[in-house]
Formats: sequence, C-alpha cells, structure tokens
Amino acid sequence: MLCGMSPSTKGRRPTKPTADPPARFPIRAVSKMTGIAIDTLRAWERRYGAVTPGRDDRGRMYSDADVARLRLLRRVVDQGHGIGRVVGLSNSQLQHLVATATTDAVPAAAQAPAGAGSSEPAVLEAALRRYDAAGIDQEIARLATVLRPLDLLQSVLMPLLAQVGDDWHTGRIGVAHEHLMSSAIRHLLGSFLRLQTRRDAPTRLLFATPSGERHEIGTLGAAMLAASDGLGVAYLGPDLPAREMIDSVTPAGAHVLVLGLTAASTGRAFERELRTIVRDLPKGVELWAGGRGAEHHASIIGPRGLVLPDFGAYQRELVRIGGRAG
Ligand code: B12
Repeated sequence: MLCGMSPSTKGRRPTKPTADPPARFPIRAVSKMTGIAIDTLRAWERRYGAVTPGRDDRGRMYSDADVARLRLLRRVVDQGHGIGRVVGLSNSQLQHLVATATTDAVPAAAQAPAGAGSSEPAVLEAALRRYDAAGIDQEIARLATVLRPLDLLQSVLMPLLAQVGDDWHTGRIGVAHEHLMSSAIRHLLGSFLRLQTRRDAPTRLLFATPSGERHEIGTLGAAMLAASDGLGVAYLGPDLPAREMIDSVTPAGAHVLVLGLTAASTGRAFERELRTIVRDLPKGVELWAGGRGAEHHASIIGPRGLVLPDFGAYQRELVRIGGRAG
C-alpha cells in the first residue's frame, strides 16, 4: 500500500506508512530472496531511495513490504527500464508495467514464494508423516536463510520440537517420527555450528548435558547461537559425567560451562552429578543452565550459577561476555 507522489520527492520513494510489518530480513537474505546483488541493494537505497530498510546493531533489516517492492523493481529493471526512471513509481504502477511487458524477464525459479520467512507447519508435518527427510531439511534450511539464528531457534525449532514431543506423547506420531525430526534438527544445528565456529575467539564456552541426559538439541542450539555471536565454542555433546566436564574446563580455556537440562533430567543420580559440578567447577568459571529442567534444579544450580529460562535471556548473557547480538 503506497501513497501517491509529491513533487518534492520526485524520483524518491515516498516515506513508508507506519503499518509495515516489522523489519526481519538481513541484507544477505534479501539478496537471495530477490536475486539482487548486495552492492546493488545498497546502491538502490543510497542513490535512489528505492526502499528504506530499518537497522539494528548488525545492519540493515528489511520488511516484507521492502522485499515485495524490491522484487517488483527488479522485474521492471530486468525488462530494461532504468532504476532511476521507475523508482518513483508506486507498486501498483510497477505491477502494471510488469503485466504489460511482452515477456516476463524473471525466471520462475528466481522468485521466492510469498511469506518466505514464515514456516508452514503443515509442510513440515506432512514431510514428517512421509518420512521425507529431504523435505524437512529443505524447509528448515530455507527458514535458516531468512531468519536470525535466535529467531530460528526460538520461533521455529523449539516450538517444533515441543509439538513433536506432544504428538509423540499423545500417540499421534511414533518414536521413529520423533527420531527423524530430532536428527534433522540436530544435523542442521551441527552444520551451522561447524560453519560459524571461530578458533581465535577470545572468550570460550563449553557445552554439555549431564550424565543420564540424552536430550541435546537445546544445548546444541545454544552452542550455535554463541558461535554465531562470534564467541569460542567447544561442544561436548550429551550424557557426560560431571568429572569429565570439570576436568575439561581448564584445558579447554573455557570461561563458561553451559548445561542443557530437559523435563527428563530428574532423579537422585542426576542431582548428585549436578552437585558435583556446582562444588568442583574451577573458581572464576561461570556456570549457566538452560532448558525446562534447569528451572526444576534451580535450588542446586542457583547459588553457584545462572538459570536461564529461555534463549532470549541466554542471548543477553552472551552479549554481556562480549558476544555480538546475532
Ligand atoms: C527429541 C526428544 C528426544 C530424543 C532426543 C534426541 C537428541 N539428540 O536430543 C530422544 C529420542 C533421545 C529422547 C529420549 C527420551 N525422551 Co525425549 N523428548 C524429545 C523432545 C521431543 C524434544 C527435546 C528437546 O530438544 N526439547 C527442547 C525444547 C523444546 O525443550 P524445553 O525444555 O521446552 O526448552 C525451552 C527452553 O528451556 C529453551 N531451552 C531448551 N534447551 C535449552 C538450553 C539452553 C542452554 C538454554 C539457554 C535454553 C534452552 O528453549 C525452549 C524454548 O524456549 C521432548 C519434547 C519437549 N517438549 O521437549 C521429549 C521429552 C523431553 N522426552 C521425554 C521422555 C520421557 C524421553 C525418554 C525417557 C523416553 C523413553 N522412554 O525412552 C527418553 C529419555 C532419554 C534420556 N535419558 O535423556 C519426555 C520427558 C517427560 C518428563 N517429564 O520426564 C518429553 C517431554 C516428551 C513428552 N512430551 O513426554 N527424547
């Protein structure tokens, strides 16, 4: 929805109506979604005011409306129109230009489907029922290109896992489905972590789940977030005896030990492991715990460490120790 052109802004896009949905796509994702090179995006903005993206501490953030307009501009420019000539047109005028064009210059494959950032739960559910691992990978990987790591984790992967858990618990799906979805998510997070891990990061965090706790995805997600924030990460994985963790902290040069605990993290043996960690963790090393089980064991962890209710709280701690908010 774009208002008409006033003479003073000839050639410049009129100011944005406030109704636009929140800006949520970084420039790299927008370049992929529109097929417009990053340098061109910057030039179109700087020289012609094609769109005026929002900004956060990591740079430009584009809204859905920005992406839609850029796609239109690209199609018109692909037909041979000069950006300087068409940038002042409204979206409906641009659509008219496209519609009247003899040939549509933009190949179908280059056009991203509408609502690129939103996940179609039905898509993932249907893929899961068909045991379509590639379909699950593709949908999650698509979301990973358009969402910030924190949003991917908090608004897609964690709710998806909770849904899978409920569906398993109510018998709507089987254990095999749960395994399929959790391994797809584990692999994706693992490859992200590998891509983002830096060897020279000054501040390092060690990640593990205690002995008896085989649920690792929340912890792996936390490791991925720390790596994407530019911090050093050593991911030790699930089900690790307390002694092993304690003995690894100093040689690993870790400043923080991060534990992941789920609702399944219960029992005397488990509590003994936690107490050993709290008692023997070297002084000066911080202890952070997250996941539903962390709140359950706050009385053991609390005096010595931090209980983090969700990834938002966790992200704030990462920033406190030098992470750049991803
Ligand atoms: C995937 C899964 C498995 C996989 C794990 C695969 C893997 N490599 O991780 C496998 C198949 C191994 C498994 C096994 C079992 N599971 Co299981 N599992 C799940 C499932 C579906 C997802 C787990 C997960 O990753 N959750 C992550 C999120 C969704 O959990 P959350 O705690 O709500 O986390 C929130 C925050 O705390 C934060 N967060 C999460 N982690 C972290 C970490 C950090 C550091 C931070 C900062 C934040 C944070 O993010 C979330 C959203 O905000 C859950 C369902 C669920 N709702 O969790 C069941 C679930 C945890 N499992 C359950 C059970 C019972 C089992 C088994 C005992 C089953 C059995 N009989 O064998 C075994 C136990 C294994 C063991 N010893 O640990 C139950 C636990 C119920 C209970 N109260 O005890 C659940 C809840 C399913 C259910 N609805 O009943 N499971």
